[in-house]
Amino acid sequence: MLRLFQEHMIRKQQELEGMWEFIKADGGHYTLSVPGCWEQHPLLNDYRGKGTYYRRIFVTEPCNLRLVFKGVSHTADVWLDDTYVMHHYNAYTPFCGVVRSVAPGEHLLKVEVDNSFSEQSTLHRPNDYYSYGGISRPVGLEQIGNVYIENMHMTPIWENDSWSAVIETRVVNMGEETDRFTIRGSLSERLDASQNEDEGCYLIEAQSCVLSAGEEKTLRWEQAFDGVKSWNPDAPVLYFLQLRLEKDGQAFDDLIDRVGFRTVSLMGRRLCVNGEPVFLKGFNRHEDYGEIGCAIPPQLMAQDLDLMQDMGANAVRTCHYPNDERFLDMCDERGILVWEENHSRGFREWLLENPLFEKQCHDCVEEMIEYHFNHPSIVIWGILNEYGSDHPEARELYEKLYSQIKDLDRTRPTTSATCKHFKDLRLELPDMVSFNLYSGWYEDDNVRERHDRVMEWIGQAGGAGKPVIVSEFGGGAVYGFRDRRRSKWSEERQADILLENLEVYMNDPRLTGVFIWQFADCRVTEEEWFAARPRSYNNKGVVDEYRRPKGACDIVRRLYRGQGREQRRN
Ligand code: ADA
Repeated sequence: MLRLFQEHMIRKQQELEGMWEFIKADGGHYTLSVPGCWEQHPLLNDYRGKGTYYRRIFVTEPCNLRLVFKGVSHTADVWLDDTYVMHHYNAYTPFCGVVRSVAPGEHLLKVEVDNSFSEQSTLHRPNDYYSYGGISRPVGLEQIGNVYIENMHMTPIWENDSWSAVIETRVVNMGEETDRFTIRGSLSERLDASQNEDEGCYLIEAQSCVLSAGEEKTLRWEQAFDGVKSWNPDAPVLYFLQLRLEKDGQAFDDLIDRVGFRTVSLMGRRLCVNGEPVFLKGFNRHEDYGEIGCAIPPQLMAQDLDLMQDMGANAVRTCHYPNDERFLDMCDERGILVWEENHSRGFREWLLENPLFEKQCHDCVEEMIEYHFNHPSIVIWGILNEYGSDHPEARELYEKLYSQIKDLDRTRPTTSATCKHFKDLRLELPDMVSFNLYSGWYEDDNVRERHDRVMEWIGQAGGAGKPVIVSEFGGGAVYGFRDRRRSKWSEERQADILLENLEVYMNDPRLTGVFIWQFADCRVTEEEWFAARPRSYNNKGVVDEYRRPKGACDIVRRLYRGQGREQRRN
């Protein structure tokens, strides 16, 4: 399953899910599942290096093939037969490439994958989560002609008590001739709605365009959608936006995405959806599941959301990278609010000197916004978790990435989680201030006192008047370790820490949200200080890596659901 809905009714699309051949760099042969992480195989469960995946595909008619990779961890080089198609770095963003004039018959798709740590990889490195290996997200195969729709972005606008939207779409002509085309389409709640305006289907105003040979063009127009329903966390109404490309009245290509009509704005210290303040009761969630790794199948993604919602959460932070689109699709459907962030965790001096870091961050932001723009659930773009915000030399990168985001999307607020309390030098740059605070765990201070001191400092350090989020807090517990003395790593100690922290933050009107660190335990690398983590896991999950609940779940459920006290809504 590439998405939770059909992306094309005209363009032929196929998912290449299944068992692929895999040859490890040393020559070992395996059969591995795609999507999947190679660590699932007993002989590869700590393999870091290269390997090549092979899959035979069959083409029935002459065509151009568009290959869509939703995520390969972490570096991919792709060939179709002897034709080199593309290179891509970063496990957590999609990429696509086109092979032209493919003849009918059998072809061999070959993907060389590398998950090594090296100076070439500034984002995937030893860390407090695990960089797995493999084709970890779905692969799609599409048949296209010489002219096709490459993307579309919809920006909803609420003005004079009604909805309109700006629609932008990029159309590509790979052919040798100049030609004239028309874009038409529809917006409807049900995909099978006849294109009839009486049945709740809005017709997209026809756009004509002339494309010369080899030209790519972005068309942009605004149109009214009177009477369309809003997307709200409590009533997350979604619409299918389908664009069709026509020539001489004949539609020959299309693209469907799901969109929602909502605005995101900041009002003083509040984050508002459709003008209504929301208080974010969130979890930080890594894409990691015991033995499965980062290639989490949809039924387990849904279970994660079920568990979080059962505890009363209404928000999730995709720490520390863009997430699988199917997870975002589920958030859209459930009205869960998402803070999505670029791939980056932690600071090392050498990152300041390695020019690849800036490039790899920049590419990640670009791909994240390009592919995830239409998700109504995403309400915050984040960057550079716990990067060197106290280093004067690091400031330029923050500035560049924030301005890159604003160039690509002016509609969502920005933030960055910092742990440099009392030292951070760039709180005035983001729209919202977010800080990670481990009172009761790394810091032995009184929770309320430290929180108050941090809040006071935020006001003096450039964050005055901005919405503030406690983006991480929590403590570690090894699942099943119960202890009357409530000692470190016991479920009791973790529950105490979460209770103490949540009681302070949930009752502080200065805050606009909290994100517990973290939803589930995740595997960490054994290099550097992460090796000291019990079980080589970050054990701060309120559920373990198999989603078995620790005692803290009851505390979170009580506080997030507001049982026994008034439920905090904004
Ligand atoms: C940091 C970091 C997380 C995790 C956490 C912890 O705040 O952002 O990725 O490492 O600390 O568990 O210590």
